[in-house]
Amino acid sequence: MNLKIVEYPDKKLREKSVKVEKFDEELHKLLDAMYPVMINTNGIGLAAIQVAHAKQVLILNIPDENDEQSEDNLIEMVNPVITNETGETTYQEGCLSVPSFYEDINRSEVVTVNYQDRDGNTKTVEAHGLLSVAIQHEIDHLNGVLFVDKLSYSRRKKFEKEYKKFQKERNTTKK
Ligand code: QAP
Ligand code: CO
Repeated sequence: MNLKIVEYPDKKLREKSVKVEKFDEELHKLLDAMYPVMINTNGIGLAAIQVAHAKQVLILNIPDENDEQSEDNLIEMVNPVITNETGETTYQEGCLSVPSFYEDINRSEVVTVNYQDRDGNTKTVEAHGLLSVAIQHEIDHLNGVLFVDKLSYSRRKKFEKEYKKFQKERNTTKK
């Protein structure tokens, strides 16, 4: 499977992902292919829609206390649903689909998520800290929502300006 990251402002990122019904080899191949894409681009989270597959699938790989990522800590979530959220937190977020832009975003502090693993087994996790923020960010992707949608009007304008500049510079230095 040849996967490429879809970047803002591609309309594909606005698509609503569809619930997975079949826990088959095709799903496993997608999950297996997403992991190296995320690692090779220095990501900690990736939703399937970011590689142009509109399925309710996401992966997470939060660095450990030594700031290292390990496949042992890979979490694969299929059909995730947040069933409870409490508190408030602010984290400086980024996104592989919005390269080189980072901004403070308000999220819930703790979330409870029901999801299925790659074999269709039902799981529940109560997430805190960076994992909680990452889950909320990735589930937003399944609904066509990006972190920049959560910025105030003035910060969104600042983003659009900076992002256009970034795209322009990238085009003149590469290709
Ligand atoms: C989502 O984001 C997230 O701009 C995952 O040049 C964000 O992995 C979860 C990245 C914040 C929790 C907190 C972004 C890599 C990676 C970039 C990412 C870039 C290279 C973003
Ligand atoms: Co993202």
